[in-house]
Amino acid sequence: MAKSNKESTPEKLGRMASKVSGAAKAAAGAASRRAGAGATSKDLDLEPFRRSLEGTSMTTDHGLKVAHTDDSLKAGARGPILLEDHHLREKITHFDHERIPERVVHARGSAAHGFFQAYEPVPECRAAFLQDPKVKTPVFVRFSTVVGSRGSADTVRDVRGFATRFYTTEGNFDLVGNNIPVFFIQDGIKFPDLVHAAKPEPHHEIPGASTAHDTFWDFAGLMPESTHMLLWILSDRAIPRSFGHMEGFGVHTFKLVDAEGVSRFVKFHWKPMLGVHSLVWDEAQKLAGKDPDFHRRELWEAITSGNFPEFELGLQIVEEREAESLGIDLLDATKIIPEELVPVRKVGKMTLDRNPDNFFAETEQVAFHLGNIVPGIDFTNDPLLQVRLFSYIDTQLTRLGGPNFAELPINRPIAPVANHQQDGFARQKIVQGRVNYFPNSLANGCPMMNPEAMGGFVTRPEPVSGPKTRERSPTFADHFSQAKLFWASLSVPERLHLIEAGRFELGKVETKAVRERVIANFAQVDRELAEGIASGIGVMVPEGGPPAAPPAKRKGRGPAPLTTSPALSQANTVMDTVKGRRVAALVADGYAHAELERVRSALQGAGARLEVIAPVLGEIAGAGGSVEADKTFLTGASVFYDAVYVPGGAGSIEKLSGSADAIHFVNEAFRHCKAVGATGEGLELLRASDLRKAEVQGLDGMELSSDAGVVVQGKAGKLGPFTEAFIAAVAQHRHWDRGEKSVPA
Ligand code: HDE
Repeated sequence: MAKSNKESTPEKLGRMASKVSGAAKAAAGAASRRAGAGATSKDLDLEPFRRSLEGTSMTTDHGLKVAHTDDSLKAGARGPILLEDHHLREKITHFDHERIPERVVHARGSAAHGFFQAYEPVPECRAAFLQDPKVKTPVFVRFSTVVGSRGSADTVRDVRGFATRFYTTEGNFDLVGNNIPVFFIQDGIKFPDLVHAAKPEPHHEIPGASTAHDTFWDFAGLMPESTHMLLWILSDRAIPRSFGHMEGFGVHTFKLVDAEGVSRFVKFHWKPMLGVHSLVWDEAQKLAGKDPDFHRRELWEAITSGNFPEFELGLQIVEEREAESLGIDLLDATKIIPEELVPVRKVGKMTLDRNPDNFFAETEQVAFHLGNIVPGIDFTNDPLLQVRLFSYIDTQLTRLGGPNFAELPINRPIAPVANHQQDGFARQKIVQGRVNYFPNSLANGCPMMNPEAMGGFVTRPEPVSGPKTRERSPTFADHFSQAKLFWASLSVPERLHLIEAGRFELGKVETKAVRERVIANFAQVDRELAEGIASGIGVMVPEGGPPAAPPAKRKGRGPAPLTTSPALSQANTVMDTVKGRRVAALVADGYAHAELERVRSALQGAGARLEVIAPVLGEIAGAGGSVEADKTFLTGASVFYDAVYVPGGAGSIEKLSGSADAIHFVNEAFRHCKAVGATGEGLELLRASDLRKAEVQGLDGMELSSDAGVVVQGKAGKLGPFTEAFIAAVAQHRHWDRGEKSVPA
């Protein structure tokens, strides 16, 4: 008998099974917590499907105990494999079919479980989950990029999908939105064209996950209706700092229906409690190489460390009779309703507090559908929305292999399901009885109809008339006034980022005529914008151009159009918290231990995390104590962090000042406008870096000094004022007012 045969005896299997790894134990523990205290109704619904392999012995899919899985069944030790080897065939066949088609868009995603709680009853919407503040409605949220395939990098420039499923007592409500409030096109019939143009070009499948190529901008330039969205996509919104730092939008106008049956228009918003913050483009590109899973990892670790991402649900409600006085066609998904015209009312909060157990079973198999609504919510005639109503079920038939995807654990509602759907691939339910039609008398008319008073969904009667026609409403013709509003509302640094992004994206476009056409559209928005981009990509801004269509007419006495909307600028977002932020501390042997620990505990107290970066892993000996390095200059990088801190200690600083890696770390953090802090001799490392080139004032000081996010205290000792100033600088997120361009990195 071969040696390996002897090793795989059932006894050995049994012994191995009893030695459960720490990771498996942790997973099993997490699973039982999910079914225990604090579990939502969806957690309990998922529990029967969860499997821990702890303490098990191996079987085939059919329950036969497996004695040996290391060698296939052969005719002699060196002979051919026998067809009879059913265990081999089952194992390989299953493996061969492990992959399913990835989503045609939004293929790359990461998800989390959580719950939603209303702040108070929402009288305009009869939906049960918006009535009782005591009720925790389970949610599952999947964030995604749009263009890249499943294995693409997280930090590419792209819209982010923000799809939320509420498992309500009345059925699933899916709010399948994005992190940008408008869309490229007005009618869903253009979606295949848009996606074909944006995805890698079909002849060579390049570029992987980026719109910076000819076909996208060719399409975009020929579709002036995309101009508003293009500005958002070139803005910092398209490179979020994390999923927890993004807004979410339902994009379309929906309807809310109250208990009396009165309907109103609504736009859905998610407002992140941490504010809306972004990466810088250079950082995003470096992250795509150094940690392509940056956002996925961040979401996972935020949840495991208890920094649960939280978002408030906001509603912009418009009385139907007042809609036309806004001068904005609410059926046009390339338009927002400025928050200054119709305030966003926050009606509840969502907390994401549990990671999925299994990526494939949950994040991959979740099948969102815009059509999943509950009584109290209804659709409008937005022609983009209407096409989506068809698409989302249709696409699952291919992706999830048949019509029974709603029976998958992650897709099952917590509300009871009863109907006459039957058969199809992978049917799970075993429905009893012979009656599979309605009406019936043989099953006493069951499942019976639910009148509205008993929770039945009833579409509100709405008069519809008109000739059959393929045409666009003239009220959709204004493609530029909201693009102007967006541009005018941005801060100076945001505008500079947008211009640079335009130079990057269009700079990759080889066809000059395509670049020119896009610039001609941008010239309709703002001359400074068009010239800023054009001057970097070798084209001229055309004089004049065709007159742009005016905004839709306002009927009645509506509010005057706005010239700016401060709510659109990230300069006006939350900047008073460091919750979940990561700070890198650069140390080598001889570092000042007390300084490091004081700063660490202050950061931790404020909800941030400090990680130690050193030349090598292992224990780093400091003056007065020692610390384990979390990462080295090889495995860590400034782009993983929100800020950098350099504690003193003459020995440490002498080593770091001679290290190009340490100097690069500081330079790069500075160039990406992050807070940089130093205490005691730590100041010397900043002096050895290129910060002087940016004329940072504090570098000569011995007392506390804070200049454009560089916070130093040359005299070590009492660090209270330093930690306070440093934490405030980190909370600012970025210090855009720096001369960062003079610092190489
Ligand atoms: Fe989607 N979209 N979409 N979309 N979409 C899909 O459904 C589609 C649109 C959005 O995390 C697909 O299950 C059409 C707007 C998100 O699983 C597909 C049109 C918005 C997700 C599809 C749109 C979105 C999708 C691909 C034009 C923002 C990911 C796989 C009429 C409001 C959900 C799938 C997840 C996914 C079709 C336009 C958001 C093919 C035809 C506008 C967040 O059905």
